[in-house]
Amino acid sequence: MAIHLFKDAELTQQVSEGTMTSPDSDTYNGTDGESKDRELFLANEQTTLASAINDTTTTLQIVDARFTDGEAIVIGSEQMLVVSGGGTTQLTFERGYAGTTSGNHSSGTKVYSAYNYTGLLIQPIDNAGPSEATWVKLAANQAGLDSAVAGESLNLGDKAHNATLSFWRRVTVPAGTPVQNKTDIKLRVTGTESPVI
Ligand SMILES: [Ca+2]
Repeated sequence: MAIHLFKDAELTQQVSEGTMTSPDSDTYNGTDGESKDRELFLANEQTTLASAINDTTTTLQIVDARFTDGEAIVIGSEQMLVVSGGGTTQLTFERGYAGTTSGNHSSGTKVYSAYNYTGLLIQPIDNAGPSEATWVKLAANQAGLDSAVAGESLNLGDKAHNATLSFWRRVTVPAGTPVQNKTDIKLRVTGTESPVI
């Protein structure tokens, strides 16, 4: 899916997916047991235009290399199809894709992958040995963590391509937990991905 978890509202710190290059990590006192809360953010793949374009420009610069060939993106109300240059910051586009109208776009305008989402679910899982998924509580806001059920999924509902959703997680390490670098608890994001029409 063209959707990712981030540790900050500015969406600069993406939580790594399947690697430990940038995990949502904390250090806990396992002797006495400890809980830590964090707000996480869910957003579409996105960047900004690095220069202005008019309604006929087919090659443009984006700030970060976020898209692949064959992918549709949204700038304002216009969709474009990435024809070439995927994986780089200079892309060639088919303008006015999916029945939208070509327009002028100024430098700094947001560029999103052209997907909307329904039925988004965040699920704590554990991929090694006994499950410690119950160390995780999820809630729509921090106050909700107190009454959240340990290990239970959180339903975030629907998300438009340009919306950022947020939720809170609480990880509780029980007292008497030995020293370790624990990497087996993950948050799985599922949902239905649909093209922006
Ligand atoms: Ca485990």
